[in-house]
Amino acid sequence: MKKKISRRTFAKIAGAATLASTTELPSIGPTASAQSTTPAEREFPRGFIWGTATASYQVEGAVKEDGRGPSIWDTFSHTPGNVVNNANGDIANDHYRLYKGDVQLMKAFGAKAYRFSIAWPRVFPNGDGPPNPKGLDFYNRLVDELLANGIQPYATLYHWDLPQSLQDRFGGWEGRDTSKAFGDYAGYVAARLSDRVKHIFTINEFGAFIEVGYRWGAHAPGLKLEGLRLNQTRHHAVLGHGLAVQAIRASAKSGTKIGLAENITIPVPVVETPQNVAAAERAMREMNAQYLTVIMEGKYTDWYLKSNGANAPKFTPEDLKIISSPLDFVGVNIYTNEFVKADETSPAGFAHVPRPKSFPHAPSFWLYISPDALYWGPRHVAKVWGVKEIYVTENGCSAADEPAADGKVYDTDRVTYLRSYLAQLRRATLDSVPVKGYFLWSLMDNFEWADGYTNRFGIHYVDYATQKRTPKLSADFYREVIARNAIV
Ligand code: GBH
Repeated sequence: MKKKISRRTFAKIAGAATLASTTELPSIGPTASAQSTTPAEREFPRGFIWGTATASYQVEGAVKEDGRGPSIWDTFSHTPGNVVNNANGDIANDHYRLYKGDVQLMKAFGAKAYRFSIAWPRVFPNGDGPPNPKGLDFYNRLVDELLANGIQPYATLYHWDLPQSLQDRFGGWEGRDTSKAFGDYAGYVAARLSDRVKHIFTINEFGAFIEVGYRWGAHAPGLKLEGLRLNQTRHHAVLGHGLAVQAIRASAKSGTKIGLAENITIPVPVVETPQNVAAAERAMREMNAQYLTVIMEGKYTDWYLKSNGANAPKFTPEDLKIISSPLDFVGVNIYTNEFVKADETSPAGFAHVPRPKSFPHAPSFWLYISPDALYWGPRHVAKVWGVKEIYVTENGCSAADEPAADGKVYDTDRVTYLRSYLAQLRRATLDSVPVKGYFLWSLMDNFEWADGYTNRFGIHYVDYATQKRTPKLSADFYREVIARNAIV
């Protein structure tokens, strides 16, 4: 699939580097967008979708408004000791009331698309049972506002705010009934929004809400499951996804595209030898076996089943068919990587390369700086499973943002991060990896789960006392990227 750069293009790149010091540089600055001085190698494919993302519980607030039922995140964050400073999402960014202004923020930097999530307990306060039309109305208003401003809505159905009632009655995703309820909810929403929402994501990050919420206990519902119970919970999550895909297909307007947004583990060949690249491709399947692999292949890998022995999940062939219902696109949330190398002695054919203590990371301890993940993530998805439409549904970083004397946040660390990651994404599109769009996480600082409000990911600074949003330097950077459809 690798496309060679033509001699001419190569000469242009090489030439540009040597000429740069002696001849005029392409002009940059506020007028640059009007000019076509960007070298082709830095440009993204025509029609590339530049967007931004948030999630319901992280920004909406208004947790008791218009009949919303409680979610597991309300319960979890209100239990002392779970979230830094015992913060919660009761108010968050008050986006439920301030959404019109937030749409204007997006418009100001030229966003073509907005990825938001729908709070299941607004639509079904108990998870199943009678719907609450007033809850869905918020999303109707949001979608209309986006479209009126030329921004395409991309909706996620589950970004972790599970109705508390499902946790109480079925053990949340431990229970198969939750998967069924999710399918019903998905069909209900799709029937009502798909006249305007053309891209629907079922679930955001199996690999986070199950592993962190049901295994490590650091996210809602704060459980520490292991063995068969854990594997069965994982199975119910992918099953819920499959049931949702089928329900959306059955109820949505034709032309609705369905996908998911997974934080795949991304094995990066530590040195790009053919052996290490092949090992990374094997690792891609194994490291994502319980989620994206079973969704794409309709079976768990032999290695996953074997290594779990008697604790392997229980399932029927029908389950696997549902789980692997065909998708229109795959979304990947990309922050960091895992280094691997070939290892013929290991049964899986690859080995981890441990990270040195000095490896740089963002203020979020887990966010190791890994621009190469934005190349290898999409490339593996295209190469290993032949996916034809890929979105980077999240990418961004936390930073210790502080307004300067003039009120501006000069987040040069975030700009450096974005620029280096985007260069790797450009490498992917140059290699014909079919990446159609990129959603920067996040539009604005927001409730960062167990980190509360301490880790800021936004390209707009939020003063939580006043709810004032201020564009950071990174918003100016992103505006220029979008205007030129190129790395700047
Ligand atoms: C995304 O997750 C989320 O989709 C988004 O909501 C979030 O705001 C954003 O990233 C930034 O964090 O508690 O030690 O187990 C990214 C993947 C998976 C990274 C869970 C943090 C928790 C580490 N995340 N992980 S730990």
